[in-house]
Amino acid sequence: MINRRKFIKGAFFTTGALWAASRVKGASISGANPQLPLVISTWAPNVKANAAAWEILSKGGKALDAVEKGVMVPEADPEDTSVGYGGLPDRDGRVTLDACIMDEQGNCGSVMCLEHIMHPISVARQVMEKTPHVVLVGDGALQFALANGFKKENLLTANAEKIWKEWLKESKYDPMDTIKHMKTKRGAGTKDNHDTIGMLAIDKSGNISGACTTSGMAFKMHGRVGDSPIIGAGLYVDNEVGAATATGVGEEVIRICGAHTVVEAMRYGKSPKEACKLAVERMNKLRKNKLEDKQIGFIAVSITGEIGAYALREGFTYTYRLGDGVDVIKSADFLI
Ligand code: SD4
Repeated sequence: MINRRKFIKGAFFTTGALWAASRVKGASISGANPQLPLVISTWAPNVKANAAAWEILSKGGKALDAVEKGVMVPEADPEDTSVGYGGLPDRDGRVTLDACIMDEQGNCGSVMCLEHIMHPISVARQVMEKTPHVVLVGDGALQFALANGFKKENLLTANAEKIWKEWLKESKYDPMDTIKHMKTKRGAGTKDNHDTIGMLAIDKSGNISGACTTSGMAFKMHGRVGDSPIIGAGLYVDNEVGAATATGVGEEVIRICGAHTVVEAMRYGKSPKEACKLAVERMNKLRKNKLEDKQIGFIAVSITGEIGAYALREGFTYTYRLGDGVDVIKSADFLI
């Protein structure tokens, strides 16, 4: 099975390269690349999110619709403590959500520090489609969501509240110690050991889109925003090149404009994996000795359908489906 998959993948990449050579820059060629459609997400448990995206992609639907529907799966999952409903709150017990979305034409929308709305990704899409702006934050984002038909809900589940109350006993402010949290709080009362979802998709027409959504670092200061809703940091899409998205400590990703850095490296000839590695290496060089307790991972896809990933350290997984519709789960290579 593994050999067959390797063989099929090799064949796809060759065909993908030929397809790329024949592709007019920036134009779409319907159904010509057997790699397509394609969806890739951060973290192994997001096979479920990919499946929802696939429903749309396999029927010839748009990548933009696919990534929105895909990331809505963990957003609505009460057992996912890193995204949407069920996400761990800030240190004041408030669940604040960050999300952004970007399409093949450079349209993008984002919400930051949004409370009480289960699907921040859909609000981000409406910011993109219904306003002349890119970002709405906090109360303004909530006001906009309510005015556009979203329902106000309590997103703090009993499980998340329990974990927060446990944390309150010591109240140690260490939201960025991701390594420890992977082993402790996320293990406590949750099934899966996973984080923020970043999803990238290319549809049958060859158009690419991405989405990223998170509840951010657990027990953060109220108002803290990470990379995930920042276009160019947590997510970037360019239909002539490809797309990238990030997970992990957002402050580190923001410092190097992570997702944009990955896409620019691909523009100048790096493969998706090489481009993700370049971003991680840059971060590590910039922040020598300050990353011991942190994890950061990138996934990327080129417009030709080649995929890649790279992380700062061991433990980052990602999952994808290519043209054949088979789920693949992988562990990313890492730097240190
Ligand atoms: C943040 N990047 O808020 C997000 C969180 C995350 O793995 O991805 N955790 O900084």
